[in-house]
Amino acid sequence: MDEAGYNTFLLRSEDVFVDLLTDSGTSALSQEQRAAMELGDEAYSGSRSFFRLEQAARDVFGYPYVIPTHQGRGAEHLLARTLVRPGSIVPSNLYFTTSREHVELAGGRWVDVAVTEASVPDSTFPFKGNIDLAKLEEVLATGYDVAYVRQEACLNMAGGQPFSIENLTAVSELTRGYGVPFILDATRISENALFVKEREPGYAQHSLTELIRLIAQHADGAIFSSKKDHFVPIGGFAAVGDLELARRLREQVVVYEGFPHYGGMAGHDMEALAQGIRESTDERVVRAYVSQARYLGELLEDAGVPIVLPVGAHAVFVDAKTFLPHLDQIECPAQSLAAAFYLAGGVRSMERGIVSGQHGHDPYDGLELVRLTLPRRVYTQEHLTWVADVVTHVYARAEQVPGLRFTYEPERLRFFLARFAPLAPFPELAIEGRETPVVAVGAA
Ligand code: P70
Repeated sequence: MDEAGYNTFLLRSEDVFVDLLTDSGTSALSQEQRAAMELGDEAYSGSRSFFRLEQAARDVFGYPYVIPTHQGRGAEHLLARTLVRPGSIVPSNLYFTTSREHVELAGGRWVDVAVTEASVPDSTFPFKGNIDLAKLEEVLATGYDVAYVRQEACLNMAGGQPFSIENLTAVSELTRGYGVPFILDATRISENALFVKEREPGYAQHSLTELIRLIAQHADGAIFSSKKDHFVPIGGFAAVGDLELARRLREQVVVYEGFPHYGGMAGHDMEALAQGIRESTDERVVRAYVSQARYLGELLEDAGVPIVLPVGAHAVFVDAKTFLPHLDQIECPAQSLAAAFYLAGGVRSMERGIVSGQHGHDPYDGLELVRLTLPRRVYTQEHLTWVADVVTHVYARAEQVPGLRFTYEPERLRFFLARFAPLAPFPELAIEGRETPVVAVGAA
């Protein structure tokens, strides 16, 4: 931790035992994806693999125009350059780090219009991904130049929480009524669709395929980081319904990503992605994934650990403010707690609090969370019990966990590369007298 500046992003993966940093690019590829990769067509333009990707995206989401990018932020970049005018605003449910960064770099301003429950960790409101319609209407009616309205599926910064189709429909009607484009961050749309099926009256009988398409069709377009729901190590895309918008995005993709028939991906990446998009509609796969987070959440809840409720799509989020009440937010409690989990049992997690907040936005009184994020199709129940043991072990020694101060603070997206020093020495946290569970290791 000392070498890594108390930042879990800066650890080497070989020094990590259970890697719950992110669900991004860390999923297991299926045998069908690997087989498809052998057919990658690496032509610069007109690649067969692109047309297979385009067809899969059209079939599943229903948008006719598909613009591939190397990953999600590539699509965010194109979208911001295309739709954001200097001084314009983008209303959204909370924010996502890279999404907001691209809007601001294009001269726009981000405005949070999430429901208030989104920022209350122990509120069990089932749709914390909803947008507050009154807040949105106020913004739209005030006469601001609104670039687009953005709604994120399984709202990451709130704990992976879904929106309801009822809310989505209302947001869509309101936004379009003002002639403003409505764009989804559909990165975790499959899990959002599953939550709708489980929680929203009237949708229990719909198939996941129907629900995914229904959600997508409420918006004018969507961006995707395919490194999550689509099980690929790298890839993403923008997909839209309007030809004119597609043309403008393509004019940007050739500058920043590559020809519109690969957009920064290799042909074999596009093959894996096309297959992954189809697998992302398989309810069995999505349900197995979501129930892993639920299982870990139950273990932690039973141990009395404060977590965000209800447990969201891709992770269990630990509430660091409640876990470490002796620390002020300026002492970076979530960053420090992530370090403590690593020290206790080699579990790597991610800070989602003041450090992720934003340079220049301190002091900050938003959520202060540690995200235990599950890669898809990777870990076993035994790994999850280990994680719960580690978290519980630290919880019993919580008052000894010190705060942190920055020793290096990058200006943009500081959480990725920042370095810290503890304000007091960390206690000895490593769990003793217990063998760590065995994992398969490919010896090098
Ligand atoms: C994570 C990853 C990526 C992401 C996302 C949503 C809702 C867009 C993107 C960008 C990776 C990450 C990114 C920034 C900070 C920490 C971690 N989320 N929209 O772990 O997509 O990474 O493909 O460019 O969640 O949550 P990409």
